[in-house]
Amino acid sequence: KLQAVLFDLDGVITDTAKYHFIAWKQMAEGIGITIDSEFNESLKGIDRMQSLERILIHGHQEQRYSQAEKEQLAQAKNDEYVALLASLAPEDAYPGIKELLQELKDNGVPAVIASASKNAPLILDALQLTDAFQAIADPQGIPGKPAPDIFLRGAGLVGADPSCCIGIEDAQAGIEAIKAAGMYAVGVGEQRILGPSGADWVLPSTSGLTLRQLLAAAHM
Ligand code: B16
Ligand code: MG
Repeated sequence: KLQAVLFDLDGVITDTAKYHFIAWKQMAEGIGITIDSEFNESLKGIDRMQSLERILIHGHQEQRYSQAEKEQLAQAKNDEYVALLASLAPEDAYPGIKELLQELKDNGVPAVIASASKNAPLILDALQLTDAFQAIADPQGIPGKPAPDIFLRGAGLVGADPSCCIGIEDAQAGIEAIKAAGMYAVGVGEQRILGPSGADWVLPSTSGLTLRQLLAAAHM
């Protein structure tokens, strides 16, 4: 029986992925590195410092900066990102999300955020969705996706057995994390991108997604 639904944030609840891309692109250009949307796909779900490492490797600059300089680069990116978030409003939640969260609440199924983002509480507040979630798993101090830790921490917060949980993700690393946690994995996006990472079910969008459909797909 279903005990919790764990939601990724960026790319599942709202399209902050586009703001991450703008902010990383700007930071990278500042140090002479060009990133395109295909490369950006490999950053989705990856935490801040790991994303920076990938960008530096992509630009053959992995040896160039000290730890302190890397922290400054990551800080500059985050400042730009947080500035872009100022325009975020409740209508920016993806189609179907509010309705699905309400249905979960009505049926007593806990909804939990399992995001790599340290900005998750800020984003949920801007979307006025904080109260829709029973818990937000803190990404501090645990290995990032594709490690299962953030999903296991999220399940633990509501006392759910991972094998009775459904995880919803937009990123390859996130799907791998859900599967490694032993949960049923729903991918939101393209089968071509999410299929190979092991998603159990891939949907083009959460528009119209219901609890009943989730239960049928996961055989719960
Ligand atoms: P922050 P998710 C992830 O969120 C993003 O997909 C990824 O692009 C970002 O670098 C990461 O959060 C860290 O975010 O810099 O705000 O701490 O998809 O796991 O919800
Ligand atoms: Mg995501």
